[in-house]
Amino acid sequence: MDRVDQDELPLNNLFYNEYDQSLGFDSVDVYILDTGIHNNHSAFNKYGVASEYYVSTDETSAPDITYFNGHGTAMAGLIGGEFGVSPGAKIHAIRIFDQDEFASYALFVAAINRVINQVGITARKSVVNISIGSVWDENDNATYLAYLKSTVQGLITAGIPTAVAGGNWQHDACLNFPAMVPEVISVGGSNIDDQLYIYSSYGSCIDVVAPAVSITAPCYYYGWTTCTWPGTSMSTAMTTGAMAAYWHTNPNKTAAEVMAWVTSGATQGVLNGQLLGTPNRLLRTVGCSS
Ligand SMILES: [Ca+2]
Ligand SMILES: [Ca+2]
Repeated sequence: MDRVDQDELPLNNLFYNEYDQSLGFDSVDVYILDTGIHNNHSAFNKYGVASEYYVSTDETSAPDITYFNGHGTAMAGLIGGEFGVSPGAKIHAIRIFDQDEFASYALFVAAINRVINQVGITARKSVVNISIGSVWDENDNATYLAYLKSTVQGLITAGIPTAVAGGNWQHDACLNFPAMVPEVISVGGSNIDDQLYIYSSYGSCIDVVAPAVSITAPCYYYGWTTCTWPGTSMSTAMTTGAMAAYWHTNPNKTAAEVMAWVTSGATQGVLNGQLLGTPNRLLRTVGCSS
């Protein structure tokens, strides 16, 4: 997070968030499609977690928030909580993994439809974080992929800015679902030297790049603590947090304007090294009130 509030290196060991606290704390809902959120983690002591929902109706496969070392809790901690990019954002956990740490496409679709339905009811400003994905094989069912893509596009149609992980597969992000969906913000990863994170997926399907190495966030590791995480999941969470903070501070902007700001407000041209067709844009969280 230290990197995304400043134009250039070196890091200054500070993260300055422009979340305007005079406007309150919870004007934007953030739905996190992941492993769930440990709401007793100290990162959420101050603001809590607003809601939690399992998409699986099978009681025996209730997802466990410790899956993937508490990945969803890490997302929530970077997005909001007390120390994230958008402190005090209203956090909603959508738990989509089954007891085998597996998220089926059916559960994924159900999660998205749940969010669209909820936002339809609440009519509140809402953003979505999807730091999960899969590599789509060209031999897989094209009709089903079209259905999945249209489901994700439904979030955008419903006015819900959405950030998704570019993926950590070191290949063209256009091979990854949902990063391949043009309408969403797909996020690649950078390292400490403003180069592409070595495992980051890359290319024209990436909209913006954000730090993906040595990211401090909550985790489950012999209990609930804080860990140093890698990966484009972390980059995505920072991007989602930036959208929430921007919308909170600029409440008259439309959903489309919020998403457009991610790329137009990014630091342009600062990435170096092999970008492999990735746009040269590094997430910038400041300027939220402009
Ligand atoms: Ca900084
Ligand atoms: Ca896009």
